[in-house]
Amino acid sequence: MSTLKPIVVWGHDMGPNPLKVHIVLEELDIPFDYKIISFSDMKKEPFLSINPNGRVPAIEDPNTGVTIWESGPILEYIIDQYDKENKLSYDTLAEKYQIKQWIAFQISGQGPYYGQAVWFSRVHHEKLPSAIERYTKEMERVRSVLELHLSRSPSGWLVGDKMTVADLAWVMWEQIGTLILLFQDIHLEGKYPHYDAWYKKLLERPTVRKVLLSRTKSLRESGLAPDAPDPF
Ligand SMILES: N[C@@H](CCC(=O)N[C@@H](CS)C(=O)NCC(=O)O)C(=O)O
Repeated sequence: MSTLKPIVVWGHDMGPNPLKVHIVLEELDIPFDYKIISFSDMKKEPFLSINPNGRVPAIEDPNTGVTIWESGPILEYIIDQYDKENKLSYDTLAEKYQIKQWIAFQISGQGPYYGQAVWFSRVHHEKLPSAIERYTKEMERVRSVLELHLSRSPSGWLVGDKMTVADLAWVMWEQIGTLILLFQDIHLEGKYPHYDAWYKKLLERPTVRKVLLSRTKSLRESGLAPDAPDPF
């Protein structure tokens, strides 16, 4: 991997979506240059020429000339291009598509709903209990889906018999979901035991620990969540 030129990752120090990309690149030991861009600069040129949607992550890979935005396809690109030994993936038909399935559920069923839970419980100018309730319930529903699947998985991972990119794609937003529940005094520990065991294993990964510790520091220092508890 050392002959590779660093992949440029446009990201943020607090937003969970670019941090998933950070974790996966670290797991695969791929060189990268993590560039933090402010929310306001994402909405202007030159960044809009990289991602017209004005959001992060986006990557520019000098090794191939490819630019991509949206975290799910970025993870799939990194795996296809750089995980030739299948450290975080499989090349068998079923597992390959099951990984895509869990990434698709993560970016459509976890990220947006958990994001709205954060928005309505922490950011929105008006307190709207029905909106908070709707997204909190959805967070719990997603957790129950994970529990059902993991209770039937002999390895305790989402796909096959090892941790893959599919598991890593979930951890950032799960950590945020747990915080949002805690802020509302909702404690689900023990209710979803297979989920708890899976989440604990993910939190033990050195790459995940590193990214979460640095994110918690940024959250506290930025004033966005001065009350953010330790992630472990
Ligand atoms: N579906 C996108 C979501 C990207 C996204 O919303 N990223 C956040 C950071 S975690 C962002 O750029 N927010 C800026 C904004 O909302 O203006 C993905 O998975 O990459």
